[in-house]
Amino acid sequence: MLKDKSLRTICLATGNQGKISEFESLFVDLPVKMYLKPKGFEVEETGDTFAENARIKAISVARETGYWAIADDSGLCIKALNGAPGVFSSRYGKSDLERIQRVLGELEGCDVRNAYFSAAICVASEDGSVLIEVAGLSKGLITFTPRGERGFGYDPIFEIESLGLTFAEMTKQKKAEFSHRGKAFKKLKPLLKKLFSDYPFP
Ligand code: ITT
Repeated sequence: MLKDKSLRTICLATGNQGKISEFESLFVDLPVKMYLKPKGFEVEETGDTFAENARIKAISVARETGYWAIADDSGLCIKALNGAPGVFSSRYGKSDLERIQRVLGELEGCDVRNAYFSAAICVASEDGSVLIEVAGLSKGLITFTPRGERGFGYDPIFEIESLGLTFAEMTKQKKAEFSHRGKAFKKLKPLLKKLFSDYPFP
């Protein structure tokens, strides 16, 4: 009985501070003790898809730490750039600012601003088995100039058309309602709860 109620230790396999803060809200009402992947342990993202890369990161970190691990691989896919930067979103420049400037530069003079964010999330166990995989997608438009101070990454240039707001202009709660990661979290939560009851002894 006691063990059923005890906290699960899950390692969050990311070094991205923006993702960490969004995962903190996911775990707030789950019996999870989250800790971060060891500093300096980098995993090479060799996959061609978000799902593959999420799996690679979750499995490597779970094996390395001996705990269940949860990984997110995500990115921005822009129609006029044939889906770029896609899985290369974090490698599109050296900083968020540089990546944003590159995207805006590549779209200069282009009126087709359609884009979507995609997030793949994977939970793996310490023996390298995949326990859960979910994904979420959010459609929007790339703005002509950055707007807003909140969020992270490409948030200042990604607008949800129906709201007329970029992710960086939204509260955390509003972004979670509309974002790729927020939608993946909605699917993930009941699956994590079920996993905890299927594996009562962490
Ligand atoms: P980890 O691999 O350690 O998790 P990362 O930043 O390298 O961190 P990814 O490989 O998944 O993560 O790259 C995702 C890129 O897409 C990165 O540049 C993010 O800033 C950006 N991105 C992902 N989700 C985003 C969001 O909700 N808002 C803005 N940008 C986002």
